[in-house]
Amino acid sequence: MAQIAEAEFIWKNGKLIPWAEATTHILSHALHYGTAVFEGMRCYKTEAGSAIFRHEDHYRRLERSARLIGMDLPYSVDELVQATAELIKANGLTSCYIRPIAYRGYGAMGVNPRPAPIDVAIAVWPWDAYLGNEALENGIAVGISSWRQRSANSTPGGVKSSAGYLNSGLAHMEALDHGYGEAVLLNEAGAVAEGSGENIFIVREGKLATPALSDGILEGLTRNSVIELARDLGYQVEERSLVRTELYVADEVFFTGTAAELTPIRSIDGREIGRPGPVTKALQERFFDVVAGKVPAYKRWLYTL
Ligand code: PPE
Repeated sequence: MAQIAEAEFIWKNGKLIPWAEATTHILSHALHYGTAVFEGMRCYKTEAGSAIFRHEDHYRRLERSARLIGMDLPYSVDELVQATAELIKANGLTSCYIRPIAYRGYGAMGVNPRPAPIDVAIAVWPWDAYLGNEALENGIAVGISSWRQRSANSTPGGVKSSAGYLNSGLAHMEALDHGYGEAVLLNEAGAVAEGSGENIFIVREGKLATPALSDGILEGLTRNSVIELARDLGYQVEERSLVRTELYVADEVFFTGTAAELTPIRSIDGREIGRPGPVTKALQERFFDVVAGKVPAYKRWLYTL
């Protein structure tokens, strides 16, 4: 999906190191057993300088993900926040994607992760529209995946772990093979869960609805932001289980995510939803104004470098 646009430095275990030297041993535990948790953030250019959207909140989620897989992060949220700011500045970037990862490194093999050391790294690089500019503007065609979202009792969706993304990859490849741009996964109970890397919303008769956290989704920060922005604009938003057919008959459907931002969905399983509708467009415009620092009430979501 995206070739990496290399930057100069990567932060690893407390130090800035050259990009090409940010390697890890082939017997790193996480490579074999998926024992890693990560985050994805974006730093945007604003009038007041570069700013990271929901910076501390992302690191708090990393801390929660780590806790859920029994990993004690060796750095505090505050230390990681500072390290990220320093890294972006050292790389001379004004806007970028940010990928922190905490993983079980080299030193022990076998399924028990505990004897393996915990390494933490942060990488930043420029990353354009995740699903393409065309999708941001005109919407994307999606298909319901035959792969199901994992249940709360097996690599739960609420943990942003590398292990969980094997499932995302399977769903995404299948969607591409079927001629779609992205997949939508249902959970084991048949309720709508999320995209392979996005949360999902529907609009019907001016009202929004998005799957509840109990449906086994990632607690997306873009989802959380869009819920608040929508309510502030006077829309009603429900967090509840959605069935597949509600997607087909919705007036509007869209994805949210750090990488995908707010991407309209124009068809599902070949059933036309249509061009981005008024609610999607209003929220998309609001979202891009907020991340650009143009809405005073939401400057609290921006961490200016
Ligand atoms: N669900 C999944 C499965 C997911 O991966 C993401 C983010 C979201 C929901 C939205 O969460 P948030 O970014 O907090 O609004 N996916 C990240 C990784 C994408 C990738 O391909 O890598 C992202 O958007 O950064």
